[in-house]
Amino acid sequence: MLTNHPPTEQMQALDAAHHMHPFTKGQELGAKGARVITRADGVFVWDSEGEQILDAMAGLWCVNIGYGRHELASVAERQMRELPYYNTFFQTTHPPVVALAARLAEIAPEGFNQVFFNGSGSDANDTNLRLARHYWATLGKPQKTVVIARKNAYHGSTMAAASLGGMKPMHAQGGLPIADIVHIDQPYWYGEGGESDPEAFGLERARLLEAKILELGADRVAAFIAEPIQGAGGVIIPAESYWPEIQRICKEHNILLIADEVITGYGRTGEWFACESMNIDADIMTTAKGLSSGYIPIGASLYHDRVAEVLATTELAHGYTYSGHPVACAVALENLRIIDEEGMIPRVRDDIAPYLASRWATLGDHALIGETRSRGLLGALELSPNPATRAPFAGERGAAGAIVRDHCLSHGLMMRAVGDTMIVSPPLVISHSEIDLLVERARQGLDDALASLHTAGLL
Ligand code: PXG
Repeated sequence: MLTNHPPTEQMQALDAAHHMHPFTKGQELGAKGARVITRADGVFVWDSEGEQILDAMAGLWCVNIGYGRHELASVAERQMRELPYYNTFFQTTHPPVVALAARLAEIAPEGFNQVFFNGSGSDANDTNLRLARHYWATLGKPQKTVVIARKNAYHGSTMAAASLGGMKPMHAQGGLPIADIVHIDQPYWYGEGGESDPEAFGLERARLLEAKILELGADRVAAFIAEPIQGAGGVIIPAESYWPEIQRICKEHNILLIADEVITGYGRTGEWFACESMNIDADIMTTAKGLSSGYIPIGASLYHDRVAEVLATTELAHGYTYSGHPVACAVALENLRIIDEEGMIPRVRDDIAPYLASRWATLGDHALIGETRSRGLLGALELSPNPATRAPFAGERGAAGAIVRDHCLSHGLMMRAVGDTMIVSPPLVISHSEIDLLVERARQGLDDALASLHTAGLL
C-alpha cells in the first residue's frame, strides 16, 4: 500500500506541538504520540504504520453506513460546485435543505414535521434547551425553565449540552451546570441495582423523575431529556418498565420529553429512531452522527407538531451560520438514501442485531465478564474480577477497562472502555464474519488482559 503522508513520528511531533485533543491529557499524549489513522474502508480503519483495525465503534458511534462510500463524496463535490454555501436565515432556502427537511419528516415518527438544523449533536441540544424554554414562555409560562436530566448522561460539550449531561468531571471544568438544570439517577441496573429485580429497579428509577417534578413543582419544569439508551455512559439499556413510566410521568405533569437520539437515531436500534423501537412518544428529538454517517458535520433537532406549531407563532432568535449547510444536507440526504435503499435498517432488526446478540453473549463465559448486554447494534461487557457477585475491581475504576481496551487494540479491535465497561457500536453494514472476527478479537484481548490484571495485582 502506497502512502502519501509524512512519517508517523513527524506527524506525532507536530500533533503534540500544535493540536489540542478532546477528552485528552495533552502532556501525556504528547509524550506517547497519538495514533495516526490514515484511511478506512467498510468496517476497518488503517493506521499510518499499515495496521488494520476493526472499528467496532463506527468512529464515534457515527459511521452507520461504513467507510468508503464514494457516493457521498460525489454528492458533496457536485453540491460544492453548484451551491457551496448559502444561509437559511433571511427568508431564503435552497434545494438540499428543503429535500432533507422533507425526507426527515417522512422517516421520523408520526407528528414530527419540523426540523431545525445544527452543526452537531451538542448544537442540537443547545437549540433544544433554548426552544423548550421558549415554547413554555410563548404559552405564557415563562417560569417553566428547569430541565431534568440524568447523572452519567452524555449530551455534548457546549455549555448547555455539557450541563444537560450528567458527567461530573465535565461539570468541574467551566463552572457547570448552568442554571436550572438538575439531574436524577440513571436506570443502570448492573452498576446501581444491587440485588433488586431489574424491572422493579427500572420503575423505581423512572419514579425519581416524578419525585423531582413534585419537589420542584410542575409549574417550574420545562422538560426531561434522556438518551433512549445511554451511549457514552456505557451502553446502558433500561429495563422494559422504564420508558413507559417516564412517558406517563411527562404526560401527567405536562412537561416536554426530549429524546436524545444522537447515537440511537438512523438505524442503530433496528428502526429509524429508538423512539419507535422503544415506543417513546417524544416531543423533541436530538439527532446528529448517523444523519450523515459522520462523513460531514450536521445535526438536526426534530420537533413534534404540538411543539412546532407554538414555536412557529414567534420569531426564533436562534440560528447558526451553518444551519442547513447545503453540502452537509446533500450528503445527509444521500446517506439516508443508501440506508433506505440498501435495506440496512430491516437488516439490523431482523438479521445482524440478533446475530451480534447471540455472538456477544458467548463472551459471558469469560472469567472477566459480569454481564453481556446488547440492543440493536449497541453492546456492552461489564468487567468484574468476580462475575458471580458482579464485584467491582479493587483498584481505581477504569484501570481494568483501559487494560482490556489496549489488549483488544493490539489484536486489531477498536472497542471503547467506559470505566470498566467495554462497549461497541459497529457500522450497520457489519457482516456476520466481521462480527465473528470482532468477538474473536475481543476474546483474545480479554484473555491477554486476564494475565495482565493478574500481574498488575488487580484481581
Ligand atoms: N448526544 C449524545 C447522546 C451523544 O452521544 C452528543 C449528544 C453530542 O454530539 P456532538 O456531535 O456534539 O459530539 C453525543 C456525542 C464517547 C463520545 O466517547 C460520545 C459522543 C461524542 C464524543 C465522544 O463515547 N457523543
